[in-house]
Amino acid sequence: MKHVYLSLLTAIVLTMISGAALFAQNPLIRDQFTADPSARVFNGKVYVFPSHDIPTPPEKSGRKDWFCMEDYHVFSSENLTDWTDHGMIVSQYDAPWIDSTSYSMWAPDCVERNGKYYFYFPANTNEIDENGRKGFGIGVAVADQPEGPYVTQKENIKGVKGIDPNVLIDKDGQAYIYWSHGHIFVAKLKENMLELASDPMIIPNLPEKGLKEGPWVFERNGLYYLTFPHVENNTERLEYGIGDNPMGPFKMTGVIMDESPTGCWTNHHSIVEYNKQWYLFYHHNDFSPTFDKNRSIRVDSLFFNADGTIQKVQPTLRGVGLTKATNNIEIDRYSAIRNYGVKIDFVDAANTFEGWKTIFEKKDAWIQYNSVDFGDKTLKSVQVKALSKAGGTLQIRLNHTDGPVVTEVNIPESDGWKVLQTPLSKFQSGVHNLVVVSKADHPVEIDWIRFGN
Ligand code: FUB
Repeated sequence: MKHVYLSLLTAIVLTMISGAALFAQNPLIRDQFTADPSARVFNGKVYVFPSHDIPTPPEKSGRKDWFCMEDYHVFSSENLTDWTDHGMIVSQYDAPWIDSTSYSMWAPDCVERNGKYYFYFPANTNEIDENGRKGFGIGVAVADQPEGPYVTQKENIKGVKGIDPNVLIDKDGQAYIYWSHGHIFVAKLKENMLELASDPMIIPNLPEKGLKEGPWVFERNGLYYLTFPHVENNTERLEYGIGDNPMGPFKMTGVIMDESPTGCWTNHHSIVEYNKQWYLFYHHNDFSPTFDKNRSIRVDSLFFNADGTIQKVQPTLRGVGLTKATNNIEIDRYSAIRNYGVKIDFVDAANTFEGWKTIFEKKDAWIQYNSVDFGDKTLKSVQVKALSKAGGTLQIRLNHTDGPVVTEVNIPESDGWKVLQTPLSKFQSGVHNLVVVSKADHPVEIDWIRFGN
């Protein structure tokens, strides 16, 4: 019977092929750990300047349970789906003030002024502070393009001790630098963007208990938003206050994102408007579920209420942007899922950067992946990378669970992954949600789906 089933198979079994670009959905960057994303719009593109978490090298094994960062990369995207890694821009070996054994290149930021790009980053200094420790200083690297090359200043900014720099250039041209060191501090910057123009000031009226760090300040409709991670209960959540001056005071107003559902102790974010939509960039530990100091950046849409308050953002796997039907569609980054009979797991738990797979365990289990762009040129087939020991059938529908079936894909019995190609019985142009429904009573695993000719 199984042979008959197989002989009826319209699918063409292709040899295993490797995936196309994996830079889409959440997390955004799929080949390295990234954290603390500072997103900026430069020259019509979104640039993200994250921290670059790495597994602790052997010579640092004494601190293997702590953050470990040696350098920074910058990434850019025009569609928030395909990200380009422009490579390493600054490292701990670039300036004499940095303790180059400390692997402490924490959360950075970057702003543009008069055609120059100023990249601000914290790192452990070689100086011993009043507590006998090598404290954090904040350095600046300058470039003519957002992707570099950056030239790192020989000295860190005088008068600043702390982490997580963030810079706001106000509408009148005055620049402000914010950072954290127990409290959240602010000071004016000189026109040269390299020196303070005022004494550091602690921003008052913020929560007294629980760690506060990672300030991100922006202006919208004349309101200034001070947003920051704060430990109100167990781990960091993203909170904000609103004021009418970049230096505050800010009135604590609400929570932007609750504590991480994945248990990641830190969160760190940025908020940016791009093509008339606001976005929250943040991080979880998607690729490192058992060690939350190896994190991954994400993005979701953010909305304001009419009174200027911020609606709480629920972290999603789907993220933002359209996915081209002809790209690998990672349905495990779903928008909706049946609450039983289907689950997500790593393709290879020993190498999490291989990504995830969807495991349909029961008949009628389904998963929905929104905003797939089918374009306007007729696509005639679908390829599915699947694995099922007992075989099965998948229905591919559009828009919702009882939307039109565009094809049924027969999955042959196999011990390994197969790429199966099946003709489409229907093609609908434009943007649709994709729904995949299993018609098998036994497990069927899917890595990705892609439409083509
Ligand atoms: O990435 C190291 C530190 O973790 C950052 O500087 C903090 O904001 C937290 O995300």
